[in-house]
Amino acid sequence: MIHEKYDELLAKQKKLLERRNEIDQEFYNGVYNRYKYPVLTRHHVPLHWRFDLDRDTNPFFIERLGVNATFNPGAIYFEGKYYMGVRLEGVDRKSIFALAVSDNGIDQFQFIDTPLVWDDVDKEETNIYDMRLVKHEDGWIYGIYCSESKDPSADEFDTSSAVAQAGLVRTKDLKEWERLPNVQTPSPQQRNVVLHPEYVDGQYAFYTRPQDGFISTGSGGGIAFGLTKDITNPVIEKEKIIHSKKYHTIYEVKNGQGPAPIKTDKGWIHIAHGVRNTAAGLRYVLYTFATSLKNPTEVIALPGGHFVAPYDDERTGDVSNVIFCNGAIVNENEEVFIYYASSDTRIHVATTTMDRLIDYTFNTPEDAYRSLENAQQRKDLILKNEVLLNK
Ligand code: M1P
Repeated sequence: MIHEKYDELLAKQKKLLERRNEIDQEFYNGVYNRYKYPVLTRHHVPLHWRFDLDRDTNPFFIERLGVNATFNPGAIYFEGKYYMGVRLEGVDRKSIFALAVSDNGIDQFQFIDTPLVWDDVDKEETNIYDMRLVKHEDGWIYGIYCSESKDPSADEFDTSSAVAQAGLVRTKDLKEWERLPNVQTPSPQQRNVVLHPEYVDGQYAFYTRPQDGFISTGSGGGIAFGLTKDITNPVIEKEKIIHSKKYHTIYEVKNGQGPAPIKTDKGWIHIAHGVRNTAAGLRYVLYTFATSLKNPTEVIALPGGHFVAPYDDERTGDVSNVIFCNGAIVNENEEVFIYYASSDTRIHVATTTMDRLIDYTFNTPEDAYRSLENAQQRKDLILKNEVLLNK
């Protein structure tokens, strides 16, 4: 028999799942809208994914498999609906993937089916997270995620050191998933590996993020690009850095590709994250840049500063001061939905249009990289505006 507490909690959750979202009218920057409510939190996770509903085996209706957070979702527009491939972190610290779907992309997301599983090809793989969902022109939808295992070379007393690799799966229907081998690169560690949606020189192209250590990228210089002929045995022999980390910028310590880049008439628009250090720890923000349609390794636009940064309540969470994005959707009306997580805790959406995203990316001044030159940049803007204001 189902426990009587179930109906009470279900009624409460139903209100949350049916709640409509609204644009946050307090926020304006002309580029994108923020929304009043996160689009997905741990409170959205179905009760029957967390509780044993059976009164006989769970007389106190104890949450048996609690969920700590829902964050860093991949996203895909599939059969007219907005899907997120959510990183669902249990109270046991393991991240798993689960699909949530909405009709309009801004509210009423609901988890569907069951968490995703596929062939367990790597027994050392301990944790999986941050999946990018990419519809490739070969007809498959790929999921590229971080596959983490304990560092086999770590000393016996060291129970923290880990190795990050790029796991790879693919599907046609978001139901059946085929596990492919990990993407191999010359780098000892990899995170934030993303598939480019089109062939480049007849090959599969990946954005990678070479790194020496698990947290620190060390000599791995930034977002890189590499090619492989065979997606069923993906070996990238050469990684070329296309956008480096750089002193005194928002990506001073490290950076990483977000979702697959968005194709526009003017170039590929990338949403990436940049990390810098502060007295309070690492600060993660998003930035955009564009690469050439003819040569996707050539950066052709780079707005200065951050595109999205932690804002109000977004600043706090399990890992505070973090905004991370690995999912974005463009629908048939050229509306853009940017799914981002705040502080490794919950998921939000920011919406814009292709026109605005292009204008922002191509017409925002680049960081001049020195305070006096940045002051001059701002002074020029003020003087230009004063002419208009004094007319
Ligand atoms: O905690 C912030 C983020 O840290 C990592 O990002 P990066 O790969 O750039 O170091 C990831 O673990 C990411 O999941 C997390 O949100």
